[in-house]
Amino acid sequence: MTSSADTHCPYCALQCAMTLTSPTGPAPAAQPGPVPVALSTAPGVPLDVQGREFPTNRGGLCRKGWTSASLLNHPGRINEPLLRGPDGIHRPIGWDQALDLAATAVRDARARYGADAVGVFGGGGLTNEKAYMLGKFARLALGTSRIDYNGRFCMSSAAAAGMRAFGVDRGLPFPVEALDSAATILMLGSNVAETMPPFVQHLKGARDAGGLVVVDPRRSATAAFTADGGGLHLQPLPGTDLALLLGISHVVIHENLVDTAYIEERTSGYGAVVRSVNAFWPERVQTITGVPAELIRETARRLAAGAREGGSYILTGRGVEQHVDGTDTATAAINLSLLLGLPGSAHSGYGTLTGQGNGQGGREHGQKADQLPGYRKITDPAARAHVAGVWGVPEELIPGPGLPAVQLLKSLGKDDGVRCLFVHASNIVVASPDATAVIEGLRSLDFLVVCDFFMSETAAEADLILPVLQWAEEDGTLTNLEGRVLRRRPALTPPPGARSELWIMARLAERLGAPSTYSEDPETVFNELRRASAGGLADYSGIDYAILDRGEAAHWPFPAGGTGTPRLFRDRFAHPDGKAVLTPVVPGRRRASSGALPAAGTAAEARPFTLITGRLLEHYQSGSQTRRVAELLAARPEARLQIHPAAAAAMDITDGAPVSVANERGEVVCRAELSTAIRAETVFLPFHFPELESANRLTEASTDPISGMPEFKSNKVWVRPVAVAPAGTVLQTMEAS
Ligand SMILES: Nc1nc2c(c(=O)[nH]1)N[C@H]1C(S)=C(S)[C@@H](COP(=O)(O)OP(=O)(O)OC[C@H]3O[C@@H](n4cnc5c(=O)[nH]c(N)nc54)[C@H](O)[C@@H]3O)O[C@H]1N2
Ligand SMILES: Nc1nc2c(c(=O)[nH]1)N[C@H]1C(S)=C(S)[C@@H](COP(=O)(O)OP(=O)(O)OC[C@H]3O[C@@H](n4cnc5c(=O)[nH]c(N)nc54)[C@H](O)[C@@H]3O)O[C@H]1N2
Ligand code: SF4
Ligand SMILES: [Mo]
Repeated sequence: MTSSADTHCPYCALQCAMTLTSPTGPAPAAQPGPVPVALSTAPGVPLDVQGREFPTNRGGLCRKGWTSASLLNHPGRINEPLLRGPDGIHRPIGWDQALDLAATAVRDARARYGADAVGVFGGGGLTNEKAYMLGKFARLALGTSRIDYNGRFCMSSAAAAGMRAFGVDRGLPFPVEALDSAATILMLGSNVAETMPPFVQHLKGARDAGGLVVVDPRRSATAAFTADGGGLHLQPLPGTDLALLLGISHVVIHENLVDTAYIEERTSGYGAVVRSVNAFWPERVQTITGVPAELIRETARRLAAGAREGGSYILTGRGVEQHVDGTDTATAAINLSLLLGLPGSAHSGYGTLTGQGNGQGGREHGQKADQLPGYRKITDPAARAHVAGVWGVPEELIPGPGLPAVQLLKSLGKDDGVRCLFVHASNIVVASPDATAVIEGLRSLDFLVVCDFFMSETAAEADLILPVLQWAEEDGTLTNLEGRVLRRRPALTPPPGARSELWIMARLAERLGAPSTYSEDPETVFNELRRASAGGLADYSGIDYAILDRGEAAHWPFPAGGTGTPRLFRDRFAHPDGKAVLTPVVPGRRRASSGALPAAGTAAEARPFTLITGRLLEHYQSGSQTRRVAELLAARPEARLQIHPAAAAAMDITDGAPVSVANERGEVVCRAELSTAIRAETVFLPFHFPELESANRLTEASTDPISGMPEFKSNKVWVRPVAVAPAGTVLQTMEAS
């Protein structure tokens, strides 16, 4: 007999609905825990996964989703706390001892260097309950301001631009099905065909109507998808989207395509934006971006036509946001959408595609350095008073703003920096910019605690590893890319040695004599989060587990006694005057060159390129999970440098040959993959692999001044052929096996 449980995928923000079925029958009757689990599984026998009907995926799943359950009973799972000995080897210890050690490390760091010597690095994969509790735990139990999270690497530029323009930041301010009937969709720097494959069905209508326009320096799978319907692929130089958007805006303004009534009624700042756009006529923008002026004009006209009839949407992804001018670039995309009257219209809109499973909710409830629950500002006295009231503590006990992720990581081990760090749900050794410096920082800490279920590259650096639960073993809510809150119920009994992060925080808070309460029950925590968020921008106070269990759509804001808000901005924007703000932005922040130099002795053969980093269909993020799925690893066992055949031929690089990619920060050695899909002066590396194949050895840690986003998408590198890969690389390991 089989039994099954409905849930959602552990990975990305699409939060595809799925059903897990146990091949070994239902779980034994007497299961511990507040919610009865339905399934059981045996070592080596994964649960069966089926797609389930839900607006985002309509029954579809991608390859990562299909194989996700194989990690639940993976042999590499960490099942007991591990302490690193003086010999560097991790050995099991009991939970009491592990928690005592962590509490002692916190007290020591605090006594020696002050409360801000303890830091927390969170993740956008954490449930709302865990993200909320992590923010509270950091501020009250650890007493530190030093908390930030990997969403700073992900959504922060689009979030900052959304706040600036609309006064609120919700990835898609409309339900995803709204895209189905759109006439025109402009997608900038997003490769959904690989990063959210079931999402592509929502683009099909526009594609078939010839209205899909994709902007990407690579002919990505998504760019290729435009071809059949007569859509457009604009292929700019990396990092020139801001100029491109000004060029499109220029056409909108000079061809009288502006929605003047909308501008008048619903926006402020129009005049300044018109002046800032004036110098970006299409022919000039062509010379900056490499995109033909005619395509710039055509894009503007298609957007305007769609705005008049059928609907037009502008969507951005990491390709335009992960730059040192990412906030301004996202702002230029919003400005364009406002000129056309898209945000808040019934058939049109602007949005950004959130990335991680809880990328949206994870940035609303307090694991951001500058933030309190409900998307409140930590510097706002009223917000502080409200949250202090919910927590039952004096307001002075809540520290001020901390440091954004890159600055937090730069401070590791420094005299006035973080000396004891807790990491929850991020593999920073692989995912952070200038990763070599981050590894050095981690090694100079007094104490590193990593909560994970696998020995990630970051866990391998830890003094103490605390094994936690996987998605199908714990209860909690997530907020998907539409701002829709959903519940992921436990389906499986966790391994006996692992603990929930809520439990870990509660036990540590106890040991530290922390004020306030730290429940380990997700529903209790959610109910507290509701109160803390009440009246804030991201108001969850009307949502409860019962509503979510009935499958009701619950898009925030959802105030107590009210209803959800699938479509924002219908009547007003969130600024006090109800208007959207147009902010003039122009290129200029980007330095002409990063000053990168080839490694000593290689100058003669090395050639300069602009490096893009990003994603492959088969791997998720740092790869800590998907590199452990045999099927996915077999499909993509290693990083490959995508390079144009003409550029490769000039250096005698053949397909599959080993190459070195280097700059002043470090070197990657991997194989070349020749492809005409990429511009000739640009190369691409996925960031899913560690060590010598880690793209983040090359990325720079300079950041956008507004959002704190690092420059992941255009870095200067030098490429050269190498005879053989140096010893110890994944490359050779693969050959040997
Ligand atoms: N398979 C897979 N899916 C994922 C993830 C994953 O790791 N793997 N991660 C999830 C997460 S957290 C996120 S944030 C999303 C990210 O999803 P996407 O934003 O789709 O992912 P990326 O591959 O980082 O970047 C998208 C595209 O931007 C292009 N690009 C690079 N530089 C530029 C530029 O200067 N201008 C323009 N216009 N385009 C540029 C790249 O060529 C790439 O094709 O994916 C989510 N889904
Ligand atoms: N060069 C380059 N670098 C990038 C990017 C890029 O495009 N280019 N993209 C950036 C983006 S958008 C993102 S979102 C980041 C993501 O990069 P990371 O922050 O490294 O994200 P993951 O690989 O998902 O890491 C999650 C880790 O936490 C564990 N984990 C999963 N769920 C949980 C949980 O609930 N609790 C705990 N404690 N652990 C859990 C997993 O096993 C894994 O080891 O990378 C960024 N880095
Ligand atoms: S698209 Fe995202 S949520 Fe859907 S199955 Fe793939 S990884 Fe999971
Ligand atoms: Mo992300």
